[in-house]
Parts: sequence; structure tokens; C-alpha cells
Amino acid sequence: MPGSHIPIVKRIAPSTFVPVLQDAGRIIQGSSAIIDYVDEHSPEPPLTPADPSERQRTLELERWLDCEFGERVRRVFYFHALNHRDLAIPLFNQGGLGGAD
Ligand SMILES: N[C@@H](CCC(=O)N[C@@H](CS)C(=O)NCC(=O)O)C(=O)O
Repeated sequence: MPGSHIPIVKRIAPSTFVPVLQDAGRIIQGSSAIIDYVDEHSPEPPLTPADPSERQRTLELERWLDCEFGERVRRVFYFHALNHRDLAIPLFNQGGLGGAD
């Protein structure tokens, strides 16, 4: 759950943000790093195109979605959603107890 993720994630990863992938004793933090990791360790089917120009375009799109579009959408969403406890609470806790085993 947002907030209670901090001590859990900080125990295993350099920063507090999710997503974090744990695989074979390795910790990979962040969507882009996870995509690269999966492409390297489980190349079929590839998540990122091999063709240089397609790859370039894909990585640009990924960065734009991540840093430009994603962050703005999240900000607008939370700006509205956090005014609605009845929406925000079930959305955030998904019935969760906040702990990861
Ligand atoms: N660009 C990063 C975004 C990571 C990010 O900001 N995650 C948010 C949730 S969507 C988060 O964990 N925020 C809480 C925190 O930073 O502790 C990615 O896609 O991996």
C-alpha cells in the first residue's frame, strides 16, 4: 500500500519507488530497468524491438510515457482522487494489510 511500501522497499532497494522486481537474488528497481532486465534474461518474446530505428523510437516513447505523460497523469489523477476518501481508500488498500511477507 502507498506509504507502508517505504520501509519494505527501502529494505531491499536503493530508492523507495515501485515497481521493484526481485529475481534470482537480484533487485531491479524502476519500469525501464525491469524491461531491460527482462529483455536480457528472458529475451523471447522481446519487449524492446531489435531493429535500431524501431528500438530508438520505442525507448523515446517509453521515456516520454514514463517521465512526461505518466507523471502528469498521476498528478491529475491524485489531485482529483484524493478528494474522494470513498474512492481513494479502497483504491489504495485493495483490501491489503500493507505488509509484504
Ligand atoms: N518512472 C518510474 C516511476 C516510479 C514511481 O514514481 N513510482 C511511484 C508509484 S507509481 C512510487 O513508487 N511512488 C512512491 C515513492 O516514490 O516512494 C517507473 O516507472 O518506474
